[in-house]
Amino acid sequence: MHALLSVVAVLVSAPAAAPAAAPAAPAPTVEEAKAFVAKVNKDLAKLWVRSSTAEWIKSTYITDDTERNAAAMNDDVMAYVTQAIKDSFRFKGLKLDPDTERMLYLLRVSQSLPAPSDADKRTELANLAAKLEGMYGKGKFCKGVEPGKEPDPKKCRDIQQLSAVLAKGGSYDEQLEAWEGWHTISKDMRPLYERLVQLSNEGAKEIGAKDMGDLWRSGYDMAPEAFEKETDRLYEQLKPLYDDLHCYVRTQLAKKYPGKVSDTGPIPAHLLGNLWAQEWSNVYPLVEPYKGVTNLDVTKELQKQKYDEKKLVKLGESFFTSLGMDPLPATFWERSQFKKPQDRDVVCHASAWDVTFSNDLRIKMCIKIDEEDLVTVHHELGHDYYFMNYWKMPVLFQQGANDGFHEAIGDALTLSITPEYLKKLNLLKEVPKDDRGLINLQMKDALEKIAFLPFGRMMDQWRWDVFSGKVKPDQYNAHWWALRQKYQGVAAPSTRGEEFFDPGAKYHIPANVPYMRYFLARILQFQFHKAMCQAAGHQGPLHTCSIYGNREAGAKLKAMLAMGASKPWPDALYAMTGSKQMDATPILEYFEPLRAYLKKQNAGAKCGW
Ligand code: X8Z
Ligand code: ZN
Repeated sequence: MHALLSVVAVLVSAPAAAPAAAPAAPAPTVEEAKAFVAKVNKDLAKLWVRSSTAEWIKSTYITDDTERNAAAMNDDVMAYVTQAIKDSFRFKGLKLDPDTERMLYLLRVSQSLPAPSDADKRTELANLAAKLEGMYGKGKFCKGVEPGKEPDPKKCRDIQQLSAVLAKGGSYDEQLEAWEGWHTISKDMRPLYERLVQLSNEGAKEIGAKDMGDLWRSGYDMAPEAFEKETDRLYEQLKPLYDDLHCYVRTQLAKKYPGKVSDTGPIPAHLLGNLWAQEWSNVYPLVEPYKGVTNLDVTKELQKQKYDEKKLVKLGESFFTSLGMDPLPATFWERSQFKKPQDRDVVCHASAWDVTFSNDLRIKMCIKIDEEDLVTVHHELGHDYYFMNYWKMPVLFQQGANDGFHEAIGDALTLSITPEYLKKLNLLKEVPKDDRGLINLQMKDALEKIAFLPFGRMMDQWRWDVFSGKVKPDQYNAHWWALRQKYQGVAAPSTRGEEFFDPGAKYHIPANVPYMRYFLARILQFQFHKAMCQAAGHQGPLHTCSIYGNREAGAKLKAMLAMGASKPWPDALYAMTGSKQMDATPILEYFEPLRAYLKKQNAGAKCGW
């Protein structure tokens, strides 16, 4: 399907081992290859519209019926794509025009969930996938339920309510209860996930990949092994900054929770203001470097000024239109889900859609009126503006240059949501005026952007290891926590044996959305920001730039969006930045002031874990 989140492009330039072609068929011609991709584009347009319509309905109204309906549509898509990929192997080795060649490549890597061609197994896989996402969407923690009894709904809390407990940062035990409570929702996913891995690995092998992880890594216009090395290279550039942030935050947490947080070991995972410890913005009040020097609390102003969901989204749209982009279509406002419905289960995890691949833009969120969701609105609109700029292309090109690009667009714009911009909107009373104000501001940004990096890197490491068979089902949870500790320096707050399935408590695992895209996006967004700032003629340090209202920056962005997936991503990056390499230098440059501050603060501390 086409929701940014759930459908996915994964590609390989050539399958590792193509099955033998049918005997003695006449040699295929270039014209046949062209006609083949034209037909695939046409067929896929029809199938994808049907499946993404069913997905939309399911995600905004989870029932057994909508789940079965969505699974049936996906079943059809999977059957078609697997067969089309096999059929395409006969064009291997032909000298084709670049567009045809690229579409064949995009087809081969177009599925994040490849199915075996056996019809029963494929149907089973489609059902499993729908069920797992539904289990996550319906997830609730109900206190004190007796076995076999229906829970009292008044004692049940959903993801938003449990997240709020961690965001507020109450007592150690209160947070522990919320954290453990949320992690009960995934226990029953384990056997389903195990089977999903088996079946989709079979599917991946049928189309010439080693396993599903190998297929996922093949979607980046380079060999899968080279891609893995690339993610390591980027991570190594950033690890020292993360380690400094971790060290500083741990020192502050150890003061708040004496005896509970060691100042040399990993941080308990439930104390960082977020169910997965992936972004730490909520602990800002606790770790604010210069107390009382600045007021950066946008949430308070949004609520005081009675912003509602629509007004928040309008604010997001106005950033894009200030760059010279078109307003969102009228149907966007009619068809989107902004608010959590009270009468049914929905998938609250935010996503962006072009349901019919024809500028039928929507977002699906359960918006809270706060700064976090102001940022998420921009993130989702970034996806919608990508859709808006490429929907006239053949459907195989209706994707980002790679999936990290898609995730980086809205985020790149949020880097221009400076205190000056917020003051203009009357959402901040004053802008930070000295070095101390700047450090406070950078700390707040780093808690979101830098804290995320190891989580972004480790999520798919876990899945790659699971898909390759390196990690067996009886080690799922142990491996999860080993990686969480290795990369993030966080530890489970209580014993988490194999009776739990903690990875399943993070949306993208049951929803089967590859995650490396978000890691890439954290890096790419700073590259995009820097390039747009240059186009806007910005002078001075990168962290002072805002491209709000700048048409030159907007034109640059638009040109890249309009390319969709029609060219390899290094070409799209080149069009935007003049470089063909992903590079962590701009993100490091942006955080240079904070880096120096952290170094001083950590002097004498024993950093690391
Ligand atoms: O899933 C998302 C978006 C939808 S594409 C809300 N994000 C990741 C997450 O929530 O884990 C954005 C940041 C990382
Ligand atoms: Zn996204």
